[in-house]
Amino acid sequence: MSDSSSANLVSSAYSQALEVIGQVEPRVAEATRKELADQRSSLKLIASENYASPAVLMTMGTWFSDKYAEGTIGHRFYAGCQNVDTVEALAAEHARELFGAPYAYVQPHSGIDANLVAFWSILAHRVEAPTLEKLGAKNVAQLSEQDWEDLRRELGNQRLLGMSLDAGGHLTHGFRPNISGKMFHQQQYGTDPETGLLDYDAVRAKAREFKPLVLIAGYSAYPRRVNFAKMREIADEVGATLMVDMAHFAGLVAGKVFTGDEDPVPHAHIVTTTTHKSLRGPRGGLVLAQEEFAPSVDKGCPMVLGGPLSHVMAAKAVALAEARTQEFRDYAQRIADNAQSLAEGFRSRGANLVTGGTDNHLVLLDVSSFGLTGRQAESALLEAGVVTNRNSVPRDPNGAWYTSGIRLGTPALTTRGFGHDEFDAVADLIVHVLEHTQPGTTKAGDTSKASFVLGDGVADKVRGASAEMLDKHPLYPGLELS
Ligand code: DSN
Repeated sequence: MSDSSSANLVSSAYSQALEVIGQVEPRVAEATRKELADQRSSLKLIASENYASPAVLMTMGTWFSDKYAEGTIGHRFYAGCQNVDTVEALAAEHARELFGAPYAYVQPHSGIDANLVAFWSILAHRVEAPTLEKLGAKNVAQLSEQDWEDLRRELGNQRLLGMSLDAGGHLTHGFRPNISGKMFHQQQYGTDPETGLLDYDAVRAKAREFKPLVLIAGYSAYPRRVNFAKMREIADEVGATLMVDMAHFAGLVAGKVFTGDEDPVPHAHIVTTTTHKSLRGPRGGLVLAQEEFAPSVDKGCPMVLGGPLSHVMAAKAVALAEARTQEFRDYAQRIADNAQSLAEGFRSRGANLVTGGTDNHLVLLDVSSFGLTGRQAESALLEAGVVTNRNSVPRDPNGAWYTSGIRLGTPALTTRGFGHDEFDAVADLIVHVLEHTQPGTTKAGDTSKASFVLGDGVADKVRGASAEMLDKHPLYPGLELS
C-alpha cells in the first residue's frame, strides 16, 4: 500500500472513531483531537516517550479490551480465551525472536509491574522453592503456621543492590520510598564523582560487602552504555541474580545498536522492560528470562498483576513485529546518532553535560551553570514549546523535586525524522532559552527554586523556529482529521 493511501485509511478511521466517541462524550473527542495537535506542535524531548505507529495505536482500541484472561497461554482461569491465546503467543514469540531470549512474558501492564514480576520470580526461584524443600513441603498449602513464619522471614529478609536514583537508576531499583526499597534490604551504587561514569570496581566492592540476592543493572537517566558481561561477573562472584531493567534502551537492544557485552539478554538472568519508550510500542511492560526463571515469571498474574490487558498484548505483538524489521534497526541507529548530535550541539555552545556526553539515547544537561534549577529550566522550556523533564544530577544539591538537571532523549523526534542538523538546532534553541531565563523571586523577595522569568520574545522566537522544523517532519504524515 502506498504511503498516501495508508494515510487516507488512517485519516478516515480516526475521523470516524472520533465521531463515534463524540456522540457519547464530545469533550473526550475534543481533548483527543487537541492532544494530537499539541503533540504535533511541540518539540518532544522526554527520553521515555515516543510515537507509536497507527497500527499499534489502533490495535489497542478493540474488543480484546473486554476480555478477562488471568492465567497463561492455554491455561486460563476464564473460558473463551482462544483469541487472547493467539495474540499473547504471538507477542511472546516476537519478543523471544527479537531479543534472542529463551522465555518472554508479555502480560505486565507497565515497567514497574514487570519489575514486580521479576522480584517475585527471583524470590520464588531462589528463596521459596529451596525453603519449601528444606521444610519437606511440595507447596505452600502443606506448611504449618510455624513454617509460614519461617518462609515469610526468609522471603522478607533479602538484599537488593541497584543504581541510585541520582546516578540515573530508577525508583524501583531499591529507592527507599518505593516498594523495592521497602520489601528488600537495599543498598545503592553510584557513579564516579570525577567522571560521572559507572565504576565497576566500586560496584564489585559493594556487592562483595553487601552480598545481595538481586543485583540490578539498568537506568532511566544515565547517558552511557553498561557492560552487562561485567555486571554478570560481579553477580556470579557474590551469588546474586542479575536483573537488568532495559526499559529506556530496549529499542537500542532490539535494533542491534547494543550488542555483545552491551546486550543484556545473554548476560542477565532476568530482563525487564517497558514497551513504549525507545521500543516504540504500546504503553506496557514485558519480562525476558532464562528458562529456570520461566515457571515463577509465569505466575506474575495473579501473584502481583491484575488481569492481562489483552488489547495491549495484541498491540505488543504488532509493535514487536515492527521492531523485527530492518527499518526499525535503521531507526534505532539514528536514535543513537542523533543523541551524539544533540550532545555535540550542547558541548559546542559551552553547556555542561553529565559524563561529558552520551553513547545511548539521552543526554543529561546540568543547568546549574545557567543559574537555574531543573524545575525552572523545565518550565521555561515548556513555555517555549520544548517538552523535557527535570532530573537529578549525581549528588544533586537541589534534591529530586527541584533538581539541577534536564533529561533529553532523541527517540520521539527521531521517529518524526529529525536528523543531525535539527538536533544541533534543538540544542541551540534550548541554550537560547536557558541563557534568557532568570530565576524568579518569591513575595518575600527570596529566590524561588520554581519560579522564573523568561526574556521578552524568547518563547515566540523559539516556537517559530521549532514550527519550521516540525512542519518539515510532520507527526503521522498525511493524517488529517475531518
Ligand atoms: N517514567 C519513566 C521515565 O520517564 O524514565 C520511568 O519510569
